[in-house]
Amino acid sequence: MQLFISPGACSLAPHIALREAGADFEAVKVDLATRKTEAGDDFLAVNPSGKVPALTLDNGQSLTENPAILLYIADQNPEVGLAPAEGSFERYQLLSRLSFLGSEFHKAFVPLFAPGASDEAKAAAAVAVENHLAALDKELTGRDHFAGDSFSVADIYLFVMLGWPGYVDIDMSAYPALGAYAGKIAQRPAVGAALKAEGLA
Ligand SMILES: N[C@@H](CCC(=O)N[C@@H](CS)C(=O)NCC(=O)O)C(=O)O
Repeated sequence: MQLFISPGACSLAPHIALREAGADFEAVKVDLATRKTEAGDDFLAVNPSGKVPALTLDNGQSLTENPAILLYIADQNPEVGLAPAEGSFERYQLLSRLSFLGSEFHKAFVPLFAPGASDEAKAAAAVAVENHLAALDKELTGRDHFAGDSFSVADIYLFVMLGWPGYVDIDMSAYPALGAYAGKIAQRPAVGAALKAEGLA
């Protein structure tokens, strides 16, 4: 199994999940500017959109999109407990959180990382991100988990995105509950191992 990643990008979420699950996999770095892997292979042949993450199974099948990849990893390793059982209400709560992270929170950051975005677009994006951070800080006050009562792939995905404000000069000190939440997740051995493997530790 191969996971295609770019250091610090949203692909860090499935990278952490695979390590939490103790899965046997190879992390393949992709240069997002050239769409080439470290070995010089064409990443567009794996994911025509050129975006990471992509997960390729040993049988040649591929999956893209974080929520799908994260749930696949969780479901392949049910004993690890990274997602509630299919059919349970808690499962839909998890899906709700993953959808929010992928379609709302992640997308709010996009202009901040886009080289061609105008100053106005970046300023508007910073406000949108800060609004999300304020709401998340309130939601996670006194709570350790983003979906349900146990650590899940939603926590992994949110943890990864909570690292991004630091890259774009958004001050996280205004969000103490998020700081405490992310600090606890950062102590997990699988998280440390993934950060180290991506050169981020
Ligand atoms: N909806 C996709 C978004 C993936 C995505 O935007 N990946 C970024 C890194 S966080 C990327 O590869 N960007 C390169 C590009 O857009 O060219 C998912 O959830 O997997």
